[in-house]
Amino acid sequence: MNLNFVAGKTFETIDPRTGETIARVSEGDKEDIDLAVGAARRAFDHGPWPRLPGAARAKIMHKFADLIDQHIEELATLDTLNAGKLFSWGKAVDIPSVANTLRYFAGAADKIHGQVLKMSRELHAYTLLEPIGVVGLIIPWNFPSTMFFVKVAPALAAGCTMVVKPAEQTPLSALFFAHLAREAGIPDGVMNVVVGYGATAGAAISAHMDVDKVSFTGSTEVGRKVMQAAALSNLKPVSLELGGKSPVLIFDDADVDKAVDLALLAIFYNKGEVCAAGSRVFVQEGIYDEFVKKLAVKAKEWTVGDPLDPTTRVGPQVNKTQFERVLSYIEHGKREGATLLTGGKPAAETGFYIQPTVFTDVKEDMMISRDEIFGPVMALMKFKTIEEGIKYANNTKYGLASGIVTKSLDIANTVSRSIKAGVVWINCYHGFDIDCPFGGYKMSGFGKDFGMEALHKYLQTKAVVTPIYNSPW
Ligand code: TXE
Repeated sequence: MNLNFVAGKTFETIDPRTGETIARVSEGDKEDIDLAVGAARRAFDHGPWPRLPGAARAKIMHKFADLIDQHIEELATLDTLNAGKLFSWGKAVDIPSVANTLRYFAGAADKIHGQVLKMSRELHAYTLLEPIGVVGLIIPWNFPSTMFFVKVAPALAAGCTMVVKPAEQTPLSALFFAHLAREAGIPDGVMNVVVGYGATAGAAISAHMDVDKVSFTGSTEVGRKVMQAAALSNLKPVSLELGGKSPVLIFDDADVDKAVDLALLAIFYNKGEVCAAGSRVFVQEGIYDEFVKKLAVKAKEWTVGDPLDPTTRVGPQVNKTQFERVLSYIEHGKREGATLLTGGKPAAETGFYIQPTVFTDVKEDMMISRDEIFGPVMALMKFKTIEEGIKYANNTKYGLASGIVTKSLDIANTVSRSIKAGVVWINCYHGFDIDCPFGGYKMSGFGKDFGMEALHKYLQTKAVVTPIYNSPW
């Protein structure tokens, strides 16, 4: 952690509940990224971290997790004040889960090994799995703590060293994590946190000649820039977790009350600021009218308010930019001829609160049905046959997540194999788990976060080959 960046500049970070400044943070730039990469390079090439036995790395990671457990309330508060996330949820789920993410990958740190190969000639060969080196981890603002550890934990377990750039909107919990990392005994230079803007500090990471890999979560537009910068610099591998416009398909045989609850959760959880949000809901025609009627009533249960209040279910959007962006999509929806069933307006005089919003009569070519809005806005559509439902679901450039609601195993099996998305949730939504790989198809990116696949993003395979006896090789 370095709180005194080279240029000595600072910027304001705000509380989305009020729009007011809560802190000024140091602003890192290209020079700071150079220093951080230099520290990470020295720690990788000469420091203990990649050379420690896996069990020793795991021990430090477990200590890090325990320290997080000791600070759950402070960390949940930081994400509430900085990102507008629900405090009750952060305390009960998000922050305990990040500690468990560290424990999950710590459990893998001493089980990283290659294979002995069965060669077709008189050769003995095996593979070594080696840490990829210095990794750049670029974090979004919608899950500041979760996304931090989804990338940091497998990179630590693999033996990499890293430069982490939290989103400029939500730097506070990341700075706390940097402090705890030192207390846990992570050696200097291993985990370097640089707060700064995307176009400067972020771009410097993806273009850096001495960064060996970049893992990015954010917009599809910036993902493209990261990949371009990687290609134009040292051809570093990248993994991208990008946007989505995920479909939820609700079939005629569904329990309508349960389906309504699921659809509301799919879009309104975390005020719609979720890459996997179920933002396009398709309901089969036999239950459509009943579904719409019940949805209009139940949407009101999603109370908007202060995220510190335990009865609140929808907090404020992260900042003014996102607030205005979501409202402008709502205006587009109205202009394009969709019918506003609920919501559609700011929900308070101050702060960035938006009413949970549902549009019906949405057409596939409307902007609200095509673009990722990243707010509490559902586009509701009707379909007739299974085939039509699948066609609508796949009619998107994205492919991050999807949901199916049905009692029929045949429908569930057919549809789950036909949807082009990285995850299919059947009769549930947002069924995340650290052991379950998560990442996109199509323009939602590539490379999985979560699960053992995530660990392998930070490893590379070396083949070692030797003659078995005095062969002509
Ligand atoms: O994202 P950015 P923004 C989507 C969502 C949202 C939209 C815009 O639709 O409305 O993106 O949000 C860093 N080189 N998602 O503009 O800019 C940036 O500093 C390297 C989906 O805030 O992509 C931050 O750390 N890095 C998403 C991170 O990228 C750069 C989560 C994400 O910010 C950079 C967030 C550059 N040139 C937004 N420019 C998800 N998949 O969960 C920015 N960054």
